[in-house]
Amino acid sequence: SEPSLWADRDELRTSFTLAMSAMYKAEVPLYGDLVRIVSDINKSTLGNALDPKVLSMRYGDARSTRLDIERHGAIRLGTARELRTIRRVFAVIGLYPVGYYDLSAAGLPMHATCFRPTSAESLRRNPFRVFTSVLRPELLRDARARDLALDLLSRRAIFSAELLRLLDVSDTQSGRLTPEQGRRFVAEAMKTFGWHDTAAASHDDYQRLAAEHPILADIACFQSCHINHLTPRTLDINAAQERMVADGLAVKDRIEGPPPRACPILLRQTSFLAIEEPVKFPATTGLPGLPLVTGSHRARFGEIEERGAAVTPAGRRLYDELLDEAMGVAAEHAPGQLKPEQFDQLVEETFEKYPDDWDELRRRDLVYCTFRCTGRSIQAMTRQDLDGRPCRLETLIRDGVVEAFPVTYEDFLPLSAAGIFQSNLGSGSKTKGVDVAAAPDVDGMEEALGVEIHDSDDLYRRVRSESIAHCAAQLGIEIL
Ligand code: OOG
Ligand code: NI
Repeated sequence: SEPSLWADRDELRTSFTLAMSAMYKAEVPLYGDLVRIVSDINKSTLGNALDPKVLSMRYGDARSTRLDIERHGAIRLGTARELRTIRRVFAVIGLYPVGYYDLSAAGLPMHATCFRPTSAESLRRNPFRVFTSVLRPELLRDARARDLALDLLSRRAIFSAELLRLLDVSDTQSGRLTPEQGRRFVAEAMKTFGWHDTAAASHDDYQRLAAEHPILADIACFQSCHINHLTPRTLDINAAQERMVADGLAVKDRIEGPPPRACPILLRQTSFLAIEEPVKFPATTGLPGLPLVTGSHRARFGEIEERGAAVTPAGRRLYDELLDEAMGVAAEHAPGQLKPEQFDQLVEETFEKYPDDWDELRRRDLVYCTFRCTGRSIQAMTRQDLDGRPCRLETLIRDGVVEAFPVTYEDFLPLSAAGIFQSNLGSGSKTKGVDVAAAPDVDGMEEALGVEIHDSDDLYRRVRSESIAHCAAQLGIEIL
């Protein structure tokens, strides 16, 4: 085949990830410490003489090169227009919207999606993803704060003219860029996600919005949608949390997500709290130029995560039920009475009802798996029994002809995300100005995006069925 004129999307994503990582390390030196801690812990976890089969069941593809580069970040956008353009920016590097996260129930006037690769091959090459939330102004009860935020947002331009030009160029090239255009694209995109220490709003306006809801000040008062964290993936989050505490980092008081398990599922996350950074505010909004007022802002924080298996809708229902149950029991205590360790203990006890054995999780269809032929051939007896009829997958697994591996969870958890948000917005962050009973608005988000949001279950199911089809072809049988 002809050598391609176009830059490979996955490689472009890797250049983008590396540029983002270098920028964030320069802007937030604590991030460098975090990456070092996680990489030490991952090395020793992988080095501990565990059975290789146990390793790949627990950590999936983690031993491939993907682990070294694996990060997720988060941004907060203000308007539908910004979201539309971000969608175009991310498409160039192979990231597409997957899943809808309603954050209003947690007191945030926002909803979110995750931009991530959708194919197994792209995920293997670089699973970089961005949790992208957008303001829902209609959830703000205070009309003056809402109008102020919308006015500030209507004035700002978070994309450079050159970045917008390159997006148009890519549209005329079927969504592709040449390697040279790709280099310029990555450099221009960094301006959108970088930190600008001069605010776009006056200190008064900033304080007005912060008093209504701290998230509003962060979303509406700056010139960029600064990346607010980059999260490396750790193979042992409890060990990493201990190290963060020992190193004197201001860590969140508990790890979000499921309790520690022999068979990890979904996602466990913790963070160190946002750092306070100096900011220069123009004396009057819209009138940049001297004099400037100095103040400060907390926006950027550190986060780490441990990823386990993706769960099926049944597995997710059980997870949500048990978490609800634990929270129900916790709610019987007076506020603040239950210490974080006691809550963790309660969650652990409740989750004893969640099977913790890979075979059982698979047989009860609680986790997604992919399947591989082991090289062992089908027993003569089984083949005879089959007599041309389809063979049950479980029979092939029992006979050691096919092996099952849990699929890594590639998405986020709304409650965990809310916990991370809240811990970084400072204690007592307000929910009173937000309509917490609002309905989710998937249609509104899709309209803003200009494309449909992928359903993560469809993507996991596709990976599973492709692997079954592959085994069937290799064995020359039909698999049920
Ligand atoms: C996003 C918080 C959510 C996660 O990993 O769930 C998040 C934010 O604070 O903007 O990053
Ligand atoms: Ni995060």
